[in-house]
Amino acid sequence: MISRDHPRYHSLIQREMITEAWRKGILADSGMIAHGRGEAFDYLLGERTTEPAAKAIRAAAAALLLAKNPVISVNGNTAALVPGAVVELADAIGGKIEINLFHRTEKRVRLIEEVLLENGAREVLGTDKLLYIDDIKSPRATASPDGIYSADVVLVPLEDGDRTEILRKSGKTVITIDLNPLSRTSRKASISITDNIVRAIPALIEAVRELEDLSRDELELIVEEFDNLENIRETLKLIDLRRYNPEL
Ligand code: PTJ
Repeated sequence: MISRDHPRYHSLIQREMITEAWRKGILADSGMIAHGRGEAFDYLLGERTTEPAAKAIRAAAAALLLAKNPVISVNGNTAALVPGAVVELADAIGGKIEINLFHRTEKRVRLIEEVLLENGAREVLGTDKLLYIDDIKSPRATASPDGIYSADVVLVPLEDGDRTEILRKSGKTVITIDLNPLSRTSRKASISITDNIVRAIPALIEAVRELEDLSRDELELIVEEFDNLENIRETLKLIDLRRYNPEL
């Protein structure tokens, strides 16, 4: 039992969720390593949603609201940390949920589907009737015809650079959530949210609710004004400034 007063309470709870998901077989073995890398960047960022991340979240919410067929791609780490919030976000944007795994096994697909259904998902794509996206050289090539294959906007948390690049080349808007601002995924995405997924998805839900009454023109302006590489530069500057003032 972790005490709420522990200074690293939130971080320890996330570790518990991650190890529990690994024990159940939901998480890939390397999902633990990926989480550790994320933790290190979260520490450097002050473990809160920074100003540049909040800007990216607003742009991402606008892009999701503008989408005709928005899809949220779910992997083991996402299912371990925020299954309920993913379902809530999909409902808020009228979007679909699709399982897409780097270390794909049928057993993990079934377990992740179960978690999402238990958390209220009405439909989970990516389990069968799959197409394969050309040029992706990993099990991540899977794409459901009604989901990622035909999506115009895809949210791909904790992703790898290859798929991000290929999805973008095929004309899709790609939104990522990745704590590493230097990753290829972050640099190649249309909109990168440099924040912990446990904060970013609830913040996205809030931003969608805030923006949902805006006109298409207003939403388009928010997306157009967002500059991904400039946003990453702002994040890196913030990490650097925290050397002198960790309160920033
Ligand atoms: O479930 P699978 O089989 O699809 O595998 C998923 C992992 C995450 C193991 C796989 O996609 C992978 O190996 O990812 P990478 O290449 O290690 O990238 C993960 C990225 O996510 C890294 O840049 C981490 O910094 C970042 N990250 C880790 N935890 C979080 C995070 N970003 C946001 N929130 C987190 N909690």
